[in-house]
Amino acid sequence: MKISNVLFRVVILLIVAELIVGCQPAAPATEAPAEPAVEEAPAAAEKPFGAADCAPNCTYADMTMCYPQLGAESDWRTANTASFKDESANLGFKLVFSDAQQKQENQISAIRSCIQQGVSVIALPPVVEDGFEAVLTEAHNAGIPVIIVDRSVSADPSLYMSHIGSDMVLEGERAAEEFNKKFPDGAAVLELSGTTGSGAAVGRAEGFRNKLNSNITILDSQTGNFTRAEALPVMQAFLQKYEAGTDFQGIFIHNDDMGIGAIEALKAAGVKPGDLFIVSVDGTRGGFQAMIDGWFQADVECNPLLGPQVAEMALKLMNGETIEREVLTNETVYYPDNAAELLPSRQY
Ligand code: GZL
Repeated sequence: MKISNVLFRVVILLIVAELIVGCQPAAPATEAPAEPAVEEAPAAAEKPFGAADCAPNCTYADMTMCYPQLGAESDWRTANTASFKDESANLGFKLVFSDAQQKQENQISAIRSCIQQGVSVIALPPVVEDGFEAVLTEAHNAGIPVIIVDRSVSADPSLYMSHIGSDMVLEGERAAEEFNKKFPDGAAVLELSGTTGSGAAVGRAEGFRNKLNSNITILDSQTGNFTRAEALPVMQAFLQKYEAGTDFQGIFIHNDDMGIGAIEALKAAGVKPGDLFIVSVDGTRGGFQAMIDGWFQADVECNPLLGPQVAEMALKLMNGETIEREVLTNETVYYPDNAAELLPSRQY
């Protein structure tokens, strides 16, 4: 075989071999050893909102509670304040207390100051229902849990952890039932309402109208802002306008303090205890005395002594525990027949 033939065959073989090798998948490049995957540390378990660093072993000594009290307008409010201050002393938690003198702007400023201080919890007794959305959002964004105390707010419920207080609508309904029992054949009544826009006044007025029989008419309604001083001129004006006993036979008064102010005006106008059917709310010592003296024919209980329950709820939140969204206080109606017997044991 000529050399040229041999060479030609060798070249062909080399070309074919190349083609075969070239079609083979490339030998895997020797991969650098994979970096060991970084172990993601398990995400820290998400702490419940409001849980403190000391959770789940917080004690009252770890707690700073902000209580931006709405005012000092009534005996009920005085007892409510005392309930928180006494509990702070009894249990040993720090209480950041302020008196807003019934002004919402003062309450909002006090809440902002508490947020700055980094308190453990804010317990808010709102003077009115509306207008707290922004500051409650600020507290939420600061991670500070809020408990709404006593009156209600219209703010989004996601902005607070719980509400504890009275069922104000039920209180109004209970008052209406007293008038229905007294005046089965109908009557006309006046209403002395609480602070305009407050959950207490709104609820009581709503409940009163829910249950009042249709043959009992509300002749007029004015606010006395839950105070004796402001109720006196309102009652005087009513007595200028309407004849007691003739034009109206009863009065629904949203709290005992306004009732005591109204009694001063009634006395000055020559009205006697028992001439009118008066139903009040709160059940304070002043209200019990007004029943003993024959001025009030019923007093719907509204309990201000909320400090112990709120303190317990606040500590649970600090420890990451859940609490009830709504806590309503159990209440009753008091009457003159045993008012003298009960008065000595009244706590407020
Ligand atoms: C009711 C409370 C009211 C009382 C008044 O829960 O907010 O405010 O009835 C007080 O005496 O001023």
